Amino acid sequence: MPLEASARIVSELTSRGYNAEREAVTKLASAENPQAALERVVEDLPEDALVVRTDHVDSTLLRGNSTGPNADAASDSPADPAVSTGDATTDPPATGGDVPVETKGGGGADRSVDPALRSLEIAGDMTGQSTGTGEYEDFVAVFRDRLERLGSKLRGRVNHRPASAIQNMPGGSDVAMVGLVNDIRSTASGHWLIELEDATGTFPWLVMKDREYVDLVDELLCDEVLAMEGTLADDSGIAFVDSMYFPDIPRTHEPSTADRHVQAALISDVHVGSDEFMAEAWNRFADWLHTEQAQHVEYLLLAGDMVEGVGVYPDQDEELEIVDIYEQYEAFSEHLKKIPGDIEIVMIPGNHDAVRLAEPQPGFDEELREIMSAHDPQIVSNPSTVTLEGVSVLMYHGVSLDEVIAELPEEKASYDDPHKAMYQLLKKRHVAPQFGGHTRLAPEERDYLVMEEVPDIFHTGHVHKLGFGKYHNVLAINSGCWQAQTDFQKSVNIDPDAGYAPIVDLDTLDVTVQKFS
Ligand code: D5M
Ligand code: FE
Ligand code: ZN
Repeated sequence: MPLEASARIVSELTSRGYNAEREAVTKLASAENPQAALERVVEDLPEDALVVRTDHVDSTLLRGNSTGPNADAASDSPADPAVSTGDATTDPPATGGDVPVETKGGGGADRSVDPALRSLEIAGDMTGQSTGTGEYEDFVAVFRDRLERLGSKLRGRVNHRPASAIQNMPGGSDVAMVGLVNDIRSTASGHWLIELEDATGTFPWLVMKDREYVDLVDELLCDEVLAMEGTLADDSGIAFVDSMYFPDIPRTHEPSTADRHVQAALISDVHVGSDEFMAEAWNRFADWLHTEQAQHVEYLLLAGDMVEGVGVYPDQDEELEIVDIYEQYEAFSEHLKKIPGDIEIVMIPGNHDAVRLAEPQPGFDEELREIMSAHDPQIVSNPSTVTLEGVSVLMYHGVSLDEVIAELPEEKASYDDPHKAMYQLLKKRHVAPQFGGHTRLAPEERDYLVMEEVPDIFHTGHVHKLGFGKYHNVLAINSGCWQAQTDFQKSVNIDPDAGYAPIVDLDTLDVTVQKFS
């Protein structure tokens, strides 16, 4: 059966306000005269039908067959004047429901949207702004910028001194310092030695094993910015930690909300091109978006890994359905076209996408944009912040989550509760604090990975696990995936949450999860 026929049927039904089950579409496409069959099925639909189901098709077509071989042809020019055909695309849907105010593009008639009410702004998109050459000086510059910007969130809270000045202060003095974590070591006697670095040098801080702060040492990552306060040892060569401060999200943070009831679907990790891409689940999701139930979903955010890519992992080619990267994006684009045309789409790349792997990752190049031009999506860098009707969403693919989960104790960050790993990033006000492990960093003159502003929503993907929760009133959502378990994931016991779409009410920041698998 030609795929084209199916696509035409879906689009025809959509324009009349109907969704359809996949199998119903397949049956229609296989009819001798698909267009005529579609007309007849639509005529026969019950008044309140929103979805064309397989049984609708069956009952109409079977009845048609029994009335003779010309049944299809006969319905091309129906005798029943009560039913419109030729101009059906402009008719209100036969749902008995409200007539839509306005629909655009492929928007189903069940979607009643007014694009004039929308607003969408992008910040922190570094696409086309890359200045780094990867030289040593660039690394120095990016860490300096990180310390400067995150340090400014801490300097008002402690009476800090530069590292070079601390070593010249008298033993026993009260001291404080703002710096990057340079090294974390345990001592022979079970205490912790943390070396902090600032623009003037490094200084060692000792967390005694019996102090309350020892619990926080578990959470520390190299290269994060924090402040320590304590007492200098007699010889001024080390300080004993009394308090630690993190850039953090203020507990008093009050998120912004939209002025009307409008929703955003937050997804990621589609992995088109993989044998494990779940096309059926995706199609159900796309179909659902055309229904009345989804009429308030006006934004779709995609947090990376649109396609499976090539050469991402050893032996990956054994699980590829599409081996050419451009063909993967073309197939992805076809899947995107099933999303109602009026929905605003924003996408950032992930580690499987065809952009540089090091972060920040610029948005897709012109050639890929051209391929994905259906819906005219906003294509921005990883990370970027998109503000939807006043609600800011920090989108980041999430490679650093693997690192946070590997380094921190289970109860603080795990694959089962990916949002807790996100809380750590919020606390550190940086999407990828630790450099040199899983996370690759492309040094720019500015650290685009710093969370300068507090987002209202933090959206990541990558770990293929669904999880959400609030940290100091910031909604953290990790969005699952559309790829069934791969052989590699099986070998390491990763059980992905595939085929779910978390939907956020932008007026309340409440989340509901729709399941399509
Ligand atoms: O990542 C999906 C998840 O699986 C993420 O937590 C990384 C992990 N993963 C998947 N394959 C590998 C290999 N081969 N090595 C290490 N970690 C892996 P995604 O970016 O979608 O592949
Ligand atoms: Fe992924
Ligand atoms: Zn990924």
